[in-house]
Amino acid sequence: MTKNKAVLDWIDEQVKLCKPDKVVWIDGSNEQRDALRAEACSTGELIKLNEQKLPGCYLHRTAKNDVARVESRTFICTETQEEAGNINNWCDPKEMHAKLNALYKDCMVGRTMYVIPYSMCMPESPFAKIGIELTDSIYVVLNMLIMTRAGQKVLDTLGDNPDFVKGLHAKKDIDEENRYIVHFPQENSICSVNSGYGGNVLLGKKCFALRIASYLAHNEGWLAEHMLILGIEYPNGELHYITAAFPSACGKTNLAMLIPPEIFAKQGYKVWCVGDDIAWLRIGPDGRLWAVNPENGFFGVAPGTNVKSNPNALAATRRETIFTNVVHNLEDNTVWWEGLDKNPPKNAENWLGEKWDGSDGTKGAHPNSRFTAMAENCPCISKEFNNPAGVPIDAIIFGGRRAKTAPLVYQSFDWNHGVYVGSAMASETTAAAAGAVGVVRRDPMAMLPFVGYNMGDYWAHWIDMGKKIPNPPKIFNVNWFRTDDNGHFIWPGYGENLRVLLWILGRVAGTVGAVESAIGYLPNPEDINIEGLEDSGITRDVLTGLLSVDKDLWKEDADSVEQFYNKVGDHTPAELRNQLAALRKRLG
Ligand code: OXD
Ligand code: MN
Repeated sequence: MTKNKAVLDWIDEQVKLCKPDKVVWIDGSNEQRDALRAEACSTGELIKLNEQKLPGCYLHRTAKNDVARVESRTFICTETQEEAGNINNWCDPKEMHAKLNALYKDCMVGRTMYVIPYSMCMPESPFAKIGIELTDSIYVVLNMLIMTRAGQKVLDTLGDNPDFVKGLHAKKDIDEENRYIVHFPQENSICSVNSGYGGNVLLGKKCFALRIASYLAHNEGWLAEHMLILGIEYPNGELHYITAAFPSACGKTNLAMLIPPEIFAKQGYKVWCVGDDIAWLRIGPDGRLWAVNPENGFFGVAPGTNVKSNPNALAATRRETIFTNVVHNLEDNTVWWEGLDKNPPKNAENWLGEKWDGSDGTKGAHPNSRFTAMAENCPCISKEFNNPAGVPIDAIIFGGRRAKTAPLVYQSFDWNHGVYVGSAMASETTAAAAGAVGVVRRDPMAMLPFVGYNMGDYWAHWIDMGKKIPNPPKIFNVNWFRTDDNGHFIWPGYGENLRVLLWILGRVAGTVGAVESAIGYLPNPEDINIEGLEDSGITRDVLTGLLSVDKDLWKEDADSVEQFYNKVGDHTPAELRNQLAALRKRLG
């Protein structure tokens, strides 16, 4: 399929190491995909679902000990530890290669090695980067065919260029003790072993499009970010694009596919999804920041997805989707998960494949069960989704989950202050997760586990980008999660978040004013449209409360930011320490 010597030599080496019985090149054809689906069904790796109700859909179960990303076993192996920084796990590359080579040795005897050439972004886009993943998992192949642009056309685009990201994945024994997800940014390569879970093995996603790409972006002058991209269409047809970064469990996919509340829909407002997880951003010829979604599908969390919370995501999963670790409804050979509806199937198997009907109080789907669905099957996918030039960004939003500290929305004073706001992002743990409730986890730019180099250098790169973008987007912070004295969320969220997004775009356009405060520009309460929210308990007074700032809490938060800066260490840019000092001064 290619004469590219760098590709062929590298594959040769990996074949000698892993010793697969067979090597199969993935060409991207439907015929090959269908044959692999059939093979996976014959071995039990996939279960074919009801073709009438869920055409082209399959169910997969991972091993019980292999259900999520494992940050403790994820490494950034740069030449020096300083380059990886204090936040990443680091190991000397030579030592790590020796360890990995011992694990990979002969690991594919009796198995097939699949060669997946893939492109992050449309191959013809100036943003595009090419990778090749070698894997012994058909599940990985079929997921990569949804999540990336893969096959012969990618090799044709690569030609004899030796510049591609090398990825080697082996399921081996799914042994937790020897599980490794390792990045060698200086070698442009990724190694994954002993896992079959998506985030650890779909190497185009977190490993390439965030960790390796953030390293490349730092060297090449662009940004690789853990951000959704959405477009808001005004009744007059004008379109504006926003990117937003949120820590996990803050409703990112729901925001990316937001349904406008009825009063806005009637007027003709529409929201379009360009991406739900990752954005690559470059300075365009017009001096603005332009974004593409490098992915081709959604690897979304299933539980909680329903016709109310996210009808667009649900619709995207009704065809050509791979479900992982959800409930198998044996009544009609379909799938179910907690929060889909209130009727767990009576005749079903849980994510472990055990007989289950929900009567014993256990969950049927794993809380991190997933759907892998094609972006083009999402009803609100933007017509710019495949535009190689991307979309121009008006505003960047940083968000978090804060019960009391952050107001509903505020605007940063300028770019550097915005970078400070991103660096200070945090989420408070909820009762849904194990451990103490209300513990603040700092998650700068939602990139804590995804920056492929030193966090301090990553922040410095953001500061530097601000100097290079002639016409930068404005930077905002939002918090949908303020609670009342009884711990209930005050703001209704979901589609109603459009009201906040419209205030943000009003600020960008210069059509609404704001109040200067210690933390940034706050809305005048009358500038956020709350018409029709009476039933949700949102009055002007309640909104005023949502926009209030408790200076004592902010002073405490500043201390926590300082501690985090100290942990990142001496690569923390002086500009951010100055921002922190200025904030403290404004707080008094
Ligand atoms: C994801 C994550 O799976 O951020 O998108 O963990
Ligand atoms: Mn993510």
